[in-house]
Amino acid sequence: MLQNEKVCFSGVQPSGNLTIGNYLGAIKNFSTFSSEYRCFYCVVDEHAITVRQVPADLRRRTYETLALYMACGLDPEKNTLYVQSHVPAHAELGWILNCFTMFGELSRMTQFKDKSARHADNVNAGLFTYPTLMAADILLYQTDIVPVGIDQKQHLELARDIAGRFNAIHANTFTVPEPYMAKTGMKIMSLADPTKKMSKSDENANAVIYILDDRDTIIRKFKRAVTDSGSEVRMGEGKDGINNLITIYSAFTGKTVEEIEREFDGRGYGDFKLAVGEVCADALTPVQTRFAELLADKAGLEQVMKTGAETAARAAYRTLNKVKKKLGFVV
Ligand code: AQP
Repeated sequence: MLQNEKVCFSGVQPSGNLTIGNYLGAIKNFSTFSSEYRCFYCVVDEHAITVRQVPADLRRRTYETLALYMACGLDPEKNTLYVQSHVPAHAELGWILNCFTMFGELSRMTQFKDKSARHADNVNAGLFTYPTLMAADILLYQTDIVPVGIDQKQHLELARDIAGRFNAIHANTFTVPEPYMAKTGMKIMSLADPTKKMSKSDENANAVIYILDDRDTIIRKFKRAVTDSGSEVRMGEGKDGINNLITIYSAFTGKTVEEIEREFDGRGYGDFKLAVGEVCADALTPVQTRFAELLADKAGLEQVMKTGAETAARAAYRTLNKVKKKLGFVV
């Protein structure tokens, strides 16, 4: 690693088929950092098992998530692309950071509350300590910036607190990371219940646009998106459905809310929903084409994973060894 080189880290769980929430909130922005930062983009499979997974699906989605990273513009020559479980330093530092994280802090995490309500039969310790593993993911690489959706803001703040606490006890060890959140597309909501986040693990496939949905499916799902009983395409209080569609349209076209309101003045929700479906399908078509090519070359993906894990491990163990020495472990 070059001295003074800035580091960017982010990850996506292979816990379901990726959605336009994952795309607009996170992955689409990843490639913008490649020229200025040393970038590590990880497929966080260890996070995914905090919720029960079908092993064959998890394996398949790990390849798919890596292929999607690349299909969304991440060049493995310019970014370190790898799988979390291939670099055991993540789990090791995760354990250590558990000992620097308070029970009360983890209890306040809204994702833990949401997920434990959704998976009441499996409120496991991993679900509870998910944020300490996420802190380890980030802090291992002396990360300066973490591009994430706003739903991850609370976890990132905790990672900063953990880094600050460790640094205060053991002198400067970790870089304290900053979040990076895209202006548009920060939080994409469910099409069936626009008060809830669009999530890849949603059981209702009509609530979610998957990055790999075909054009007809995308347009059909947008046509059925829940909106209020009005007809004016305007952002407003109590118009969660339309607000969400405007956010999505803006994220795909780069147009401002005012421009969009002007464009659809007097045209009604039906026209607008169709237009949102079309811009979304247009944007995703090239990603899907490239994804299919990449996925067909499994050996190529495995080579990317292997090279990525070797590069990541070198950087990760540098930090982990420093941490172990500071703690008094015999290294
Ligand atoms: N709806 C969303 N809007 C904006 N950003 C989103 N992200 C996820 N959903 C939205 C961002 O995508 C990145 C990867 O997310 P993740 O895989 O780590 O897990 P998540 O945030 O828990 O995403 P899901 O889709 O809701 O997964 P499940 O259903 O498995 O829990 C993150 O940067 C996230 O902010």
